[in-house]
Amino acid sequence: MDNKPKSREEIFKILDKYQEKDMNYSEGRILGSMCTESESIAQSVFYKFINSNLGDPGLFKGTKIIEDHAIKLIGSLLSIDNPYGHIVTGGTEANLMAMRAARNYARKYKNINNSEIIIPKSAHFSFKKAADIFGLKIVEADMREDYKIDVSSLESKITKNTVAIVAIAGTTELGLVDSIDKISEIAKRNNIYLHVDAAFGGFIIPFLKDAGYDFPEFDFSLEGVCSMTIDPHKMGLSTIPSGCILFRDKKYLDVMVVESPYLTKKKQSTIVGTRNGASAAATYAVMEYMGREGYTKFALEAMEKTNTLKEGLLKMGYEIVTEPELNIIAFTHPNIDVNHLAYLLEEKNWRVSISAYPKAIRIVIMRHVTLDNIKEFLADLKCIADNF
Ligand code: 0PR
Repeated sequence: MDNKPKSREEIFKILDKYQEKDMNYSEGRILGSMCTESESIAQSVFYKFINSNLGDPGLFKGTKIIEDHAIKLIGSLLSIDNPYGHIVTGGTEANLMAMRAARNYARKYKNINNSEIIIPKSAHFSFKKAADIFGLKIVEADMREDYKIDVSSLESKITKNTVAIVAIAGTTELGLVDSIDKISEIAKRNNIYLHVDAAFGGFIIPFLKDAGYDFPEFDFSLEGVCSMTIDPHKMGLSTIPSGCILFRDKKYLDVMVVESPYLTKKKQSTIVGTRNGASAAATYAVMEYMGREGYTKFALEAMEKTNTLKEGLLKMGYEIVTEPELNIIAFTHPNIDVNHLAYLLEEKNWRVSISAYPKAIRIVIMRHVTLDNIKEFLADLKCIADNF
């Protein structure tokens, strides 16, 4: 660090130069991201609460009330009137909290010390982090041919050490929703904690249901569901970093409690200490601003765009991995290697991602991807296929 302070202008000039290298969502070329440009109200509110620290909520009583409101609003999307939980940094932290709660609960009430979690191959890699941090053994659930958990063999994976089953509502790679209703029955019957990762799906499935789409129950309406991850910074249009963990019962927060004697609140269940209140305020604001109506419109537009992409792909001889259930689509070309196809698309300035299971080009149709972008993308795909 220099001894002499720099001026604001100088600093902004330096930063602008770096920021120019970043991509902008508004260019519509980012096709593999679950994040998007947040609503402008969320951005303004985030800045307004930039200094509030929910790690010491007695100092920020108003922000704490806002977090509680946000938790209740999110609960109302997931069929629970009085959820317990927190606005956190994202799906990873939410999943970490869920796995910590499940482990601690089983340790305290079932005397399980060699904890195992049953997770599908489709689960986000954050569960591997959780397993590493909390010393959990991962047991993989069998998968059906349609890339969902094979419910029929799930019970055979349960052992005396199983502390949690994880199911996904909106898988990272394909956007698929597991048969959570049946999984919930199994969890209930065997008295095992069930966590649903709806980081992506949580802010779209309820609205598609409102609009008449057919999805099986996936949330707290199912008795077996103990916790859910749902991310406002994905389909919720809130600012990064905004995730959310909801628990059915306070007892799951209680098993994570650590004494925090010198703070205004003497107990803490969150993983982090100092934590931002801005995300909670921004999330509350954007939810009030959008209303169910706004999110439903947004969800339907996303599905319409996904359908346009799907039809276009099929017309040109591309193959889709599976019928999209949400606004994520994965595809391949019968004659072009997936990595090569991604490379050719990158040369045309598209940023796609490659799914691992199965290997395919994976597109997430977030709000910044317009119909015009999709038409242009399809034209480039046609050009690639015609010239191959
Ligand atoms: N659970 C699910 C189902 C997810 O898809 C993700 C992230 C997480 C949990 C973890 O969430 P956080 O990243 O908020 O901790 N899924 C995306 C992914 O890994 C995240 C992402 C977002 C990736 C934007 C790229 C990107 O540009 O693919």
